[in-house]
Amino acid sequence: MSGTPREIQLLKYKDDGSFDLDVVALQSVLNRDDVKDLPVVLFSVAGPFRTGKSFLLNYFLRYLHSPVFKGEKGDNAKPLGEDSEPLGGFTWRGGSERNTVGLLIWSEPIIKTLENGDKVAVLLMDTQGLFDSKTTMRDCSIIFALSTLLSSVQVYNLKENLQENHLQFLQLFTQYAKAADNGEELKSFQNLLFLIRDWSYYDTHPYGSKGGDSLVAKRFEVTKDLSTDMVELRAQITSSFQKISGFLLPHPGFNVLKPQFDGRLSDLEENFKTYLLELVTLLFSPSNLVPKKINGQTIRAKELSTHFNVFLELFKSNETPTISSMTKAISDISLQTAVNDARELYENTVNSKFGVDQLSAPTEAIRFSHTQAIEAAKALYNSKKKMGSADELVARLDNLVKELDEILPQTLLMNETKVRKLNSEAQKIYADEVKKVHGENLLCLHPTDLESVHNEAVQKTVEFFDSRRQKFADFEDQARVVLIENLKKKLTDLNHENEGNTRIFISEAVLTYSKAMETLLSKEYAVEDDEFLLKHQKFSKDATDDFVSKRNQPSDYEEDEFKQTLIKKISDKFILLEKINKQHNREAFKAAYSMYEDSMNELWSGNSCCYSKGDLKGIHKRKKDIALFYFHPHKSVNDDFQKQLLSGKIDSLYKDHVETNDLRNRRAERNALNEYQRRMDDLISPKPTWALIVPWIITLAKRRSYHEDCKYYAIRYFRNERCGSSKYDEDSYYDDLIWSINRSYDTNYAL
Ligand SMILES: Nc1nc2c(ncn2[C@@H]2O[C@H](COP(=O)(O)OP(=O)(O)OP(=O)(O)O)[C@@H](O)[C@H]2O)c(=O)[nH]1
Ligand SMILES: [Mg+2]
Repeated sequence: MSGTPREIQLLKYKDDGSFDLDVVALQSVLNRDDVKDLPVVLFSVAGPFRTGKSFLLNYFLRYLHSPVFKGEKGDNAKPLGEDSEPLGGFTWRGGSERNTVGLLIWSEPIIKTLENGDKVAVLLMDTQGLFDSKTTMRDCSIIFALSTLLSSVQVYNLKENLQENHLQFLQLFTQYAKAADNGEELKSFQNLLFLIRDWSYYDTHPYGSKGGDSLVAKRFEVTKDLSTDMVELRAQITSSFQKISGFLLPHPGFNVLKPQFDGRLSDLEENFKTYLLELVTLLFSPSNLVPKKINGQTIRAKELSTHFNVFLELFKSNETPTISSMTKAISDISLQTAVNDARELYENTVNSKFGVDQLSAPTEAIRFSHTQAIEAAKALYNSKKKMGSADELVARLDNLVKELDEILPQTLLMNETKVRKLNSEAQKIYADEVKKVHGENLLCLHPTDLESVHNEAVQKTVEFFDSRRQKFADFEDQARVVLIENLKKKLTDLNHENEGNTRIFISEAVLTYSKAMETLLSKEYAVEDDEFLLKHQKFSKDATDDFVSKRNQPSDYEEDEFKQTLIKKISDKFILLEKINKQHNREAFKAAYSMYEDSMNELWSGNSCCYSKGDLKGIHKRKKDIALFYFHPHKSVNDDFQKQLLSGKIDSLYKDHVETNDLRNRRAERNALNEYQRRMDDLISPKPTWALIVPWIITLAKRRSYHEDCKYYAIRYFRNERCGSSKYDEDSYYDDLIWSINRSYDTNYAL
């Protein structure tokens, strides 16, 4: 119950004037968490209308909220409140017209710890006054009966005196009491206090409890002048209540009649205030805070509404409740209470272990706990004091067990939902653990590392599962077993994913390698085979290193099937590329050789062209260098076997050219010598003029100069045949020519 404390109407009135219990309103007071399980001490004030009941209850409230009641005695403790404070609480007013209607309960139970440490919930109930002109006797009786049946202390509020008719009004309930006592001599009702207001015969019976008790004793005294009915009435009343007492209050003073009277303490007579304090002190003394019992069972707050309802329905359905109907009602309540307690025990046990807020648990453990909780509930039910036939007791228990058995599937279903949620959270933990390793990159690991990652993720996931799961040593956790099995299977998926990604990286590495190698092939000159191999080794290592570095955990394992696959693919690629390169080399070789060959052949384009040996050698050297350069520009002959081959082959071709040149030089020599001899012959051959001896002699004398001239022409002829440089210093062919000419002169022309 929240909000400002206030009175709560417990009866819902219908248009025809009849009424029901407002269960919701009552439960709003009784089912408060800190109250529902406490024994109830209910003080109810009932009696004729306009007798100051509500007014008195408000002073009860003041006392119950005072430091005195709470045990905090101090100098300023004012057990009845402030002097000038208007009296609030239950609605009260002056005048002659009835005020309170129905049954009212104070919304805020007062929790009090008793001397033995037990806590009780103290409740105050106000009732509609009896005997007003508007209410039927039956309704008055029902209200009074409910008040008496449900209260721990029934204050029977009477004005001026305790009269016979007041006792007779109690007779009805004494009959109920008989019905409810179940033959076990339990007094059905608890304390009855006859409270006489405006008592004026204080000289006969003094004010307060002493006079009250003596008045009650006097009224209950069995004297000769009492009729049999009156004697029986007294016997019934005394046998129905566990304690009967009395209290006499003086008149509060005539201020209470004034219209402006607001209930303040200062307007009340001192005497009244004195006895009012005595009354509340006595009434709420620890010994009088008696928990409500029905049929020997202490009633807890949450159970009170059941009793309320059953009694109300009973009174409404019968003109006058019979003993058997009363017995039946009380037995029903006792059975219902036992069933409720047993059900509650089961629910509390099961909820505390498997409720919405609890962790999921193995199914077998739930089944076992359910069976145990049912046994405990049955034991509690059997231990409870109950009324009813043996068959009825068994039937109620059977029904309860059936009802509790129906809870099991719901508990299991709820548990399943929790398990599903837990499983999906666990799967996420596994996925997150794996994700931690590769982040936003593709998963790519050495299979050994992958297995470690998987095992670690499984371990973390199972730890997570265990931390959110109830453990029962006696039961195997099937859900845990299934989870672990499913997690283990994930390694296969992980392997597939890893393999797929690894193959992508392998392809990339092969591509990088191929691009690097193909760049070599695309160059304008061929790459020497060894060089090509060296490059292959370098690029192959780069590609392999790069591939390993792409792994989420680059680690070096001797056994590495993926690395081996990569190396194999690169090797295969290399074999192809090497073939191409070799082909390039062959072509380059051919081209270089042809380049030399063609350019050397051009030397002989003139018909008679010839060279000095030195020139030819120089030309050969230049052309050979060019050819060799174009073959493998970056390799020296010494470092390049193929270049050595090319060089050898060129040198061998050069020999042919040396031969050709030799032949040509020899021919040029011969022709030049012929030229010399032709000219000499022509000069020295006999002429007609030689008839004259002198000219002939002269001719003879001139032979040397002829020789020199003809030699000059012969040399000029030879030089004309020559290509290349015009140096003849170290020219064996030239030297040979000079020698041949000189020899020819000496042999043929000199005298
Ligand atoms: N004579 C007298 N009047 C009192 C006493 N206590 C209170 N009153 C006055 O009685 C009047 C009625 O008080 P309520 O508390 O409303 O009386 P009630 O019994 O609840 O009346 P209903 O609800 O109509 O049954 C008020 O004017 C009170 O001041 C008392 O002890 N003696
Ligand atoms: Mg009233």
